[in-house]
Amino acid sequence: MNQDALAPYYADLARMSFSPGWARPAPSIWPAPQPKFKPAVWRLVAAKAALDQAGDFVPVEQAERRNLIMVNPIEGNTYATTRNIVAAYQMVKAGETARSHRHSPAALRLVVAAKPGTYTVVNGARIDMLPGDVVLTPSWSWHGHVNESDATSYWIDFLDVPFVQHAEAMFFEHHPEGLVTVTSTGPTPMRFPAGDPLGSGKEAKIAEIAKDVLPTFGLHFVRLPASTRADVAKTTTNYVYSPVRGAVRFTAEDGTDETVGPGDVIAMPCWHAHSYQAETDAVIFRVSDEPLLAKLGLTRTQPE
Ligand code: GTQ
Ligand code: FE2
Repeated sequence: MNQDALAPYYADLARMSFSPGWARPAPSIWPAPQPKFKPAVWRLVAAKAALDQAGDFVPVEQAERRNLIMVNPIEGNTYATTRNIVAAYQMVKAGETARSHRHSPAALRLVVAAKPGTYTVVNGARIDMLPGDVVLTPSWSWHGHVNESDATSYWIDFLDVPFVQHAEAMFFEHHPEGLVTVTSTGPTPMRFPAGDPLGSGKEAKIAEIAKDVLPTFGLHFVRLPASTRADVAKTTTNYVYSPVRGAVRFTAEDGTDETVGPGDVIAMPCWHAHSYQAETDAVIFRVSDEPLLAKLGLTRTQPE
């Protein structure tokens, strides 16, 4: 039959919210990942300068969080850093508090600059934030931020918001009392100082922290002595890296060649084989969504 004669049939299908699987403009299943996200870099100096400006006209009470989201620069994307992860720079000025809330997305922070007196309150527990620390706020835990020091604090947030949005499992609420009061201080299982997991020694080493605490995130510290290199094959896992110490050169097959330092962030989305080489002795914090994909049976690496 000719197309014109079939037009009423196809119109009927559309009216009934059917799409004919044999006549779709683009396939919905394909042989191997066709990554949309691309490698991208964000620099601490740029973020700091922009946040400092915002500090003059964005009150933290109004903003809830004074943050700058690292939006992967691909067409149509307005939020995510990689498919399942969003990263953001956040600033809390001396004397400020960012009131408590909770949400179904899980979050963690890597502290870039903070003086003693900067802390986050997670379900009433005071968690000090010092440079290099990783601080966790699991799904649905109350959290607010406090800066009682005399200097501005900066850190990097990582959340699984893009995944939770996709899953349509988003919940959020403000704490009825503004900032949760501190009910406990001292060591907490939600704080991971950078140096600790790697121990002493100088050899290349990778150490996982907080295993199975956040169900979507894999968190690692990587120690890479000067001029050593790590190679990462094509994998369905999405990575976001931020050096804690040293300078690290990242290269990827798409032509990416970027040297990043402390507080900078580089996204290496899935199916982008890449390498990173330490230009000086380096410690790198690495965030991935590997545990999320593993739970779904979707981790794959090529070549096997
Ligand atoms: O600090 O609670 O960058 O809820 C985005 C959402 C930070 C936070 C972000 C958040 C937070
Ligand atoms: Fe939050």
